[in-house]
Amino acid sequence: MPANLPPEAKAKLARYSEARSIEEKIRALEEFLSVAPKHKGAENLLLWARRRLAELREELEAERRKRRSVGGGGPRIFFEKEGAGQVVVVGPPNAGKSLLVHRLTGARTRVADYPFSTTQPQPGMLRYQDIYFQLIDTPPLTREAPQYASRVAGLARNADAVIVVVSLEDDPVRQYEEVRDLLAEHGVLIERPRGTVRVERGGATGVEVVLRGRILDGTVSDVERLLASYRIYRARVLIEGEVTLDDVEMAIFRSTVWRPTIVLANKVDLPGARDAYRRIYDYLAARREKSVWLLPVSARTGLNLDRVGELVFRRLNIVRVYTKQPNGEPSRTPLVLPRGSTVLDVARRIHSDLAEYFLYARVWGPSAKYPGEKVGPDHVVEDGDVVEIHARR
Ligand SMILES: Nc1nc2c(ncn2[C@@H]2O[C@H](COP(=O)(O)OP(=O)(O)OP(=O)(O)O)[C@@H](O)[C@H]2O)c(=O)[nH]1
Ligand SMILES: [Mg+2]
Repeated sequence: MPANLPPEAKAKLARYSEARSIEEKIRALEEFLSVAPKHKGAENLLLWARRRLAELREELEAERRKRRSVGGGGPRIFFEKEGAGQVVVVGPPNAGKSLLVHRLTGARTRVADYPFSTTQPQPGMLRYQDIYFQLIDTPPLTREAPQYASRVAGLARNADAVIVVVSLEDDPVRQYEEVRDLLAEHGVLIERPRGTVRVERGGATGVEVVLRGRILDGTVSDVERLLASYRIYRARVLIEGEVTLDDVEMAIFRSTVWRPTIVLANKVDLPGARDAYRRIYDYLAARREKSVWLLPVSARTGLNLDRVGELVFRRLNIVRVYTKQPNGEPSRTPLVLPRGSTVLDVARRIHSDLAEYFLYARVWGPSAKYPGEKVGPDHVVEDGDVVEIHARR
């Protein structure tokens, strides 16, 4: 159920979402926390507000540092995406993240036999057949030292997929749960949720609720009332799958994202690792839709490292398409598109004019009934297709 906050508390939250500067946001959240009720219904919002406040204070501090050090930027928060997908590698201290990223990409990560050796994210490129994925090694995620959590979660939010590294040295289920929960507290889910809500502010015409699913404990008018109670009168609310009004209320203040995730159970070379692997295997197999994938590996012996690229490729749900000119050779480097893309999407990727003047395409490969099949704009491409676009001149 929604938090049923008193009007005073709601007004403070409304101030928070209207605030422009970090300082204003901090003040609004502080005031909210001082008047918010402590009852059970408000728990989620309170948790969020405390965490958000901590993040904002960090941001403010970082900004001040940046202003002080002329020309010298602070730590990097995001990495420009490179290759066919960006995958952030997270996990508890000493799990073997840095050695894995090093073995998979050749990047010069910092590996050490003690925890907390990595303090800065470090990218590297993993080759899979004719494409590359960008892996990012990160500092450890743990409740005992949560100082990196918001930064690592930020990297995960920005990435296309997540690799969670757990160590089979000790209980992998406990490690997995801790990492999952820490990320979730920062709005990044690694298990596919039953539903998602996105609230986009603004627009001209009132509150529009786009319902591609179900509100479990209310109606569309409840959603409108909920938004109005936060003084939001113009917005688009996109609901997919099954959600509660509580989810809608959280989504007003923070967007939650799901990132497809692979768990690498590392150090399978160690004695006792088989039993530990069994535990994480059974645990993940029992979870909803098996929405997290699992692979046992050893960064030390190299076992199964050659399978990571393919797993990432499948997890990203992408396809490779090779374009060609009439009478020419197919390109060597593919275009990478989301699975389900059409030949028109391919045309758009090459040039917007090509999409606008699109006539038809010829396709060779998995999606073609016969080599060189002539297809219309809606034809869905598959991995390995060769596509030749024909457009009006
Ligand atoms: N036996 C064994 N040891 C491993 C394996 N992978 C990593 N290690 C060792 O585990 C220790 C930690 O490795 P790192 O790669 O530094 O671990 P990390 O997860 O990056 O650690 P933090 O940066 O502190 O979070 C090092 O001594 C590695 O040599 C493995 O597959 N098997
Ligand atoms: Mg490390």
